Amino acid sequence: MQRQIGELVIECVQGDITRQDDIDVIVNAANKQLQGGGGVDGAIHRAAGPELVKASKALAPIEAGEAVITEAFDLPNNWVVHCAGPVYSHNAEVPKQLAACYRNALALAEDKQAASIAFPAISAGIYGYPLDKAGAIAVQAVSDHALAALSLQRVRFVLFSEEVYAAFSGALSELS
Ligand code: AR6
Repeated sequence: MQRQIGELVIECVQGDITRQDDIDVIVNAANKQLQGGGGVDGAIHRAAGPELVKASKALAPIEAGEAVITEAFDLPNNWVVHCAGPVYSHNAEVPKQLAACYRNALALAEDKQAASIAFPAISAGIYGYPLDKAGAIAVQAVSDHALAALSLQRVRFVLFSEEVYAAFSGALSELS
């Protein structure tokens, strides 16, 4: 499903973020050491090849909510943004850190004059963020950027399972 806010198209698809050939920037749900890992991080590093971990580790460590950008090597995209999502807890900083991941990734994509960016559901796997909360924060952060968008024309959420797709597309359709 998709919605347009200002000039920005925001869409949800179910799929694999390493196979988004038409997208300039893909976002990795990484860890603070930027050393690779499981989940979407593992998939992105496998598809990009060994140069990616060298490039990302050179920019580590980062804090939860921060993001850095590297080349995409063997991926079909131009850039990879590496975000460290927060591990879910009831600490009041955690939702702010998750929103900051999206905001910082969008800013880095704008710096590269990218037209499109794809996000996975950051923190919603191994880091345990409840899907409905993660979807609401993600969609709100992207929507907050819509009227300030410069080069970006398309933001795609690539959700791996039907359950995550349902949470994110539900949040996008409820956006006022
Ligand atoms: N494409 C899109 N989404 C995917 C893919 C894929 N190929 N593979 C998994 N997902 P997670 P986190 C979904 O655990 O919670 C790593 O070890 C997955 O189903 O990858 O931020 C890092 O190194 C889920 O919905 O990231 C960190 O240590 C979403 O991506 C830690 O995990 C995020 O799940 C980060 O945990």
